Amino acid sequence: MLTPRISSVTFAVAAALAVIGCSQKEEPKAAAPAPAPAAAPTPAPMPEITVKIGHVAPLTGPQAHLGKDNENGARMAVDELNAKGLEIGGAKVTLELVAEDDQADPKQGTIVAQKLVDAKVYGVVGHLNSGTTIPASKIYSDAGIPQISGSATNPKYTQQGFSTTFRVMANDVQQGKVLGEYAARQMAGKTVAIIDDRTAYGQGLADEFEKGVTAAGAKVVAREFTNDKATDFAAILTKIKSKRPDVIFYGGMDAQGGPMTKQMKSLGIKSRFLTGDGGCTPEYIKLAGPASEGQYCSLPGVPLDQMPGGKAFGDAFTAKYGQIQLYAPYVYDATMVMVDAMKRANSVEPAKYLPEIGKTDYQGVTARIQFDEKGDLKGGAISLYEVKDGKWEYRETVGGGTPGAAEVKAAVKDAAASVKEAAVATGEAAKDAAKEGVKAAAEAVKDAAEATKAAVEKK
Ligand code: ABU
Repeated sequence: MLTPRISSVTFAVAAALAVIGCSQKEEPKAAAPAPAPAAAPTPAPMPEITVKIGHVAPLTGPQAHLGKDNENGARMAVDELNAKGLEIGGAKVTLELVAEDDQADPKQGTIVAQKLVDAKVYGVVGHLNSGTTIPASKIYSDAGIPQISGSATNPKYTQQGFSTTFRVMANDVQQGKVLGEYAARQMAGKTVAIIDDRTAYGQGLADEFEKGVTAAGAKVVAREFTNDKATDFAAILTKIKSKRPDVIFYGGMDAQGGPMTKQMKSLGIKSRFLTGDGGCTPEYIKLAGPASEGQYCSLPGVPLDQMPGGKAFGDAFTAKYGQIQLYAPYVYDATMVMVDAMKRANSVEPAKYLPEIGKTDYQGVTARIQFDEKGDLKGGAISLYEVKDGKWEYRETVGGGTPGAAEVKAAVKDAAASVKEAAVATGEAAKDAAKEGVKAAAEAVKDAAEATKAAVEKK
């Protein structure tokens, strides 16, 4: 798979000097010049190779703004690595990003996946959508090509038993649970309606939300669906309006979530709107207009200004590509993680660096990145936001932290509970002992009194 840029190496070799011939006349022999020392061989120049990394996202259609944002995240990583200079396995490596458009369409996703395999990419960052990432992952797995998604959150992606699938973001089992609890508790949602876009992401997240909100004590009064190209939601919103839910949850992307919120308001629906990461964008606010005010979303991870490298990344990205839409920092990290594994393996060959991805411990822009046995991010956080004055404003984060911190926190909590239990038990035992002591003392006094009385009577 290597593409040598310099296939032959030229050595400069010194020639030996010829001996000057003798004349016929007897002349005093001049001393023969000493042979020039052989020139040291010029070291072979380091071979240069180009390593193709595939990137896939929708670059056309309603999600093109998100797809381009993802691609820019990957491109920024590649440009930085190339500018710094990369040496792997004794070769100077130049990364080449091969960007493809899957139009957020599962079938197109498999077509471009095969195209990337045929183009002999060394790894794939993406795709953006779960609906394209999941079918494409079988093609990469069959070809032994590592894949890291910075945005696909449907749990199935990493649950298929492929060794090649990884993601750098919390999945929708975690996100749906957090959203369900938030709707029921913080948004005081006693009744909720659920809409999804029938994609792997939208429907999957809506299912997880339903489990979470029901477990938190709310009642689901309606479940409706649309699709990821729709623009008119009047029919389903009219049905939902009659149920007067406290909260309407939407599993889908900003291209539908924004207009849906606007149409909710124009139909006089008072319910509050809540959506997942696909709608947690500046584009949602733009599309919903003033109707976005007071609506909520969740996004895996922490806000950019709380990310370990958030500020530096935000400044550099904005200067180069403009406003971050959504997943750019995650896709940047996904690309860095892939190359970090190549460096540790000292090889760009997929079979050699794939095992190193699983052992990743990388301090990224978004978080410290480690993977569990399935390829999911360890310790992923979920943050909640509300629109205030036309901007997403941070509310709270659930979960996350340094991998292992949750376990340590739980262990400390357990230990504290055990200490408390022990203290209570000790207190009870002391009380019991004291009671027993007092009882024994009273009996001893009584015995002594009786003995005294008997002794007196005897006298
Ligand atoms: N995580 C939401 C958008 C991408 C996806 O389909 O999973």
